[in-house]
Amino acid sequence: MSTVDLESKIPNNVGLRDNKRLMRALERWQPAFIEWWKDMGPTDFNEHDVYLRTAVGVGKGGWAHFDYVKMPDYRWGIFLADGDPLRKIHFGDNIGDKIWDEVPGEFRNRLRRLIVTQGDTEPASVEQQRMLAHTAPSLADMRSLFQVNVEEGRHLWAMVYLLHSYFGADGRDEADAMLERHSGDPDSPRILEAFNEPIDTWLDFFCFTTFTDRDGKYQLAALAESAFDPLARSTQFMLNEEAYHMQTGENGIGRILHRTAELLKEGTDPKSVGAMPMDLIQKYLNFWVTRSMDLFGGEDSTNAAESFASGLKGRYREGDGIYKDPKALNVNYKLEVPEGMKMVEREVPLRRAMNALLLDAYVADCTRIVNRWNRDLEALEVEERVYLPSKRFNRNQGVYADAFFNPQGELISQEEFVKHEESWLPTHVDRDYVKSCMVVVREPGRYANWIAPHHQGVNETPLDFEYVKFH
Ligand code: BYC
Ligand code: FE
Ligand code: FE
Repeated sequence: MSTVDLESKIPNNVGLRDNKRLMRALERWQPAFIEWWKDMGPTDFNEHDVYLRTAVGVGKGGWAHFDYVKMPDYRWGIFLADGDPLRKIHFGDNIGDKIWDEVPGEFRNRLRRLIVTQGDTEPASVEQQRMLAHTAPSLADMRSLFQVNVEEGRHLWAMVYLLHSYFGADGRDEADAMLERHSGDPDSPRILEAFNEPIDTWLDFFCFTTFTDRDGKYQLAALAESAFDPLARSTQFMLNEEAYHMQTGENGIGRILHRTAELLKEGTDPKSVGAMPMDLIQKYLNFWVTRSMDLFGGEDSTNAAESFASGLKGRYREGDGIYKDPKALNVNYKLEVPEGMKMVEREVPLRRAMNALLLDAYVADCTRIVNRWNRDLEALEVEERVYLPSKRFNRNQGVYADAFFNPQGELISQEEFVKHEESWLPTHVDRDYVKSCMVVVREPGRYANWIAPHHQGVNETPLDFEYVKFH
């Protein structure tokens, strides 16, 4: 197993101590990162002690160490999952070759772009969520938010390490640019669309962590198959942290649904007590699910084909041997696409359909989450259910972007779409209402009225634990 150096200014298991040039370069980037955190990270909470988990090693469980820290003092480290030096490339055109410890010249640009795109999302999400602590529905939720934020910060470090180590001067420039683009900035926005959408309320936050962080899971899993070993091992380790982010979302939406169901059962209109009506929750799901589906890129993509062919990005769980043909040749993917006012079947060579395949795995996963929420609603004996919108609905990327579909995936006219839009997607009025429900609750163990309490505290703490200290 690799040695973990926790004494270093930047905790790591990549032997920074033995690479003085790299260490100096990263130590130069570090103050810029802290400045960015203070300017663009969670507002006003940098002096508070927060009960946070920090990665201190890559062994089983060893990466989850809990203690009180002030966020700017968080030990953002660089950790690679333990590797297998004998690992061979297991998919694409270079199958059977030894994995790469350096970047092959011919794939340099493509690889850099993948790493930059991945890295850009991490600080973007911190920027999007920076105001939320002011309206946290409980101390436990505030802690979760900060946990997610510091870990997204660490994910940025993971990608910046790769850029600095393997991409020379342009890698260093890209690392600087990570702190110069900003979410929603009209002149210098983040790269992918979902990361420029505002996250003004906790309903947005829980949708985002359920569905957008879950895109993160699938993209990281695809990169964890990479022939470029440092990328594979970085993203493998990031997946440990990702699980908590998605759980925060699933649990958060689950608790909102629970509260709404309780009110409906006793005959109270959720809106009369500042809670969330079902149709409003559904509209937020529709919005964030579809923006997150866009993060998979086009269903028919030559970029995706190239990344697969060259061994940069695999299929979900490619290494588990679940695909018959690791080269993905001579097979087509059936895609239903709109042509005028009807749907026709189009065959796409499988390699070009890699984004579509990854999206299918994601949709199956999301379906399981929605089913779990619905089982809870059923157990609470209310009639209402939530659903996952079709992958054709409300898309801005890919083959469905230029046509109109209802949430069930039926092709409709633009006129029809416009007629129903307000009942499918959040309106200004909806957003104002949700904002009006956001009241901060800071007494340990207490919760805002629109959300049910947690079932248990993190790391076996009691629910009235002082997760954030205010004095
Ligand atoms: N918005 O060939 P196409 C996470 C662009 S989330 C804007 O169809 P491709 C996290 C695309 O760049 C995971 N632009 O798709 C979650 C291309 O532009 P160019 C993040 C978009 O390239 C929560 C053009 O459209 N990781 O970690 O195969 C909190 C044609 O693209 C979008 C990654 O994304 C969009 N939604 O796939 C914190 C992994 N979609 O070349 C963190 C790395 C596409 O014409 N990225 N475009 O200028 C990738 O693998 C690929 O870049 C994508 C796009 C899957 C995103
Ligand atoms: Fe992340
Ligand atoms: Fe995440």
